[in-house]
Amino acid sequence: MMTTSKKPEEPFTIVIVGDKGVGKTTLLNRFGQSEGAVMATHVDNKEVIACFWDVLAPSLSGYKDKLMKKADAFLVVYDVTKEKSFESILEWNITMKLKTIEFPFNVAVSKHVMMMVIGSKNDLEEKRAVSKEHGEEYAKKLGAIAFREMNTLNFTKEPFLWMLQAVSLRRKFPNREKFMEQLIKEEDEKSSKNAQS
Ligand SMILES: Nc1nc2c(ncn2[C@@H]2O[C@H](COP(=O)(O)OP(=O)(O)OP(=O)(O)O)[C@@H](O)[C@H]2O)c(=O)[nH]1
Ligand SMILES: [Mg+2]
Repeated sequence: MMTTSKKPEEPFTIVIVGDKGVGKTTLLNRFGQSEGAVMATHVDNKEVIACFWDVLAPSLSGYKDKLMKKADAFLVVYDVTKEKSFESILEWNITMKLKTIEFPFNVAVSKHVMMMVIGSKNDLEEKRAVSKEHGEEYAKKLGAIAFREMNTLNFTKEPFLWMLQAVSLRRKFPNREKFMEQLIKEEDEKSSKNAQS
């Protein structure tokens, strides 16, 4: 009997947060789901599965704390036309750190939060209140591993597949510095491959 597919590892938990109306439900709808969506890809010939959860969906309100604690990464969404939703990403960042921190409190062993910041509604250019440059710079300052702008009514899966690769790489490199080094190395390799082809 031929079995080529290897057993997948435990699925990753990716939690989506952001103010009311920024487009969290719209984002998941695009995956054909409303509260949570499953996505799979292959990394190093191994199947990697992630569940994306909108913890602010009413049906998940009872699981919010549990899901946030279990999160391997967060997608923090703001609306590029709403300054207030952008300011809120700081509060979301603090909330996710508090929810994921390990007790007894020990900074050295506490989980470093992985976050991707997403600016939604970039199709509404005439209403834009936060520039892309400012969004990207601020995301970096808060320690985000990636920043994207998108129209959540019509986006590609690329940023989410990228996130799956990043969380899977993090499992291999639990140390944040080593992980960031490797992430940058792999990005460079990818872009030089693309430049050659
Ligand atoms: N033009 C445009 N409209 C969007 C985009 N994303 C979401 N919307 C619209 O914004 C509104 C709010 O989107 P939702 O997906 O319900 O926002 P939410 O984050 O789930 O909001 P809550 O459930 O209240 O927390 C809807 O009318 C969407 O159609 C986008 O990228 N561009
Ligand atoms: Mg919603």
